[in-house]
Amino acid sequence: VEVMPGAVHLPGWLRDGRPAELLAACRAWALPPAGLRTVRTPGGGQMSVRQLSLGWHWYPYGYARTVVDGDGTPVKPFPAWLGDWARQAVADAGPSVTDAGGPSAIPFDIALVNFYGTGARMGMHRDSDERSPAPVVSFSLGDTCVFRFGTPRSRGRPWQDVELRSGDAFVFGGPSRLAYHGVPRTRPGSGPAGLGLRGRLNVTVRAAGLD
Ligand code: MD5
Ligand code: FE
Repeated sequence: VEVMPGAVHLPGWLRDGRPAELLAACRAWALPPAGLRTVRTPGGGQMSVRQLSLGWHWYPYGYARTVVDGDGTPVKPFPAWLGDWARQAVADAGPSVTDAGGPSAIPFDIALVNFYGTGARMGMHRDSDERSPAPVVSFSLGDTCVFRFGTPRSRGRPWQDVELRSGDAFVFGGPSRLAYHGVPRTRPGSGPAGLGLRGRLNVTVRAAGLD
């Protein structure tokens, strides 16, 4: 489902054992060192979403190979299988999300894992710290959320609200890659009972475009 040009929602894209496999991996990555942490913004605020990075460490606002605002340890490696999943999702999203080269050429090397407990939200922002034009692929697990998708021009309206559910993939590329977006709310308790996750996890796979 193309929500905006270059923004393709793939409901239920994670099939069979993949949600449980991704959740188990997230639980292992969340352990210290370089595990799940609270992100502090330069203005003195803190994000309600807790986060961990693989491959490159994201901090507000840049990328590093060590956890510059946490325990100072090296970032955990980005797993090759997650890059394979992301390239498969890009291929399934169709031609609007990529330019020349096609999905197989995309050098995915970052995953950011966001954990949303009760009441956590993410304000409207753009993801502009990457130096690569590659699309971003998002995978959702656990509670349903309201994902708000705006324009590249402004943080405000117009926007579209889309519900993201456990097992969904979303690909942001082309003209949507630098659009403002956020998560105004999750729906606590809405996730599949069988998964065994309280809260919401979102894994975004990206290409840094850095050496
Ligand atoms: C989430 N994560 O569900 C949200 C939405 C983030 C973030 O926004 O930066 O970790 S996943 C959707 C997303 C991610 C990156 C880029 C774009 C959308 N986009 O270009 O619209 O935790
Ligand atoms: Fe984002």
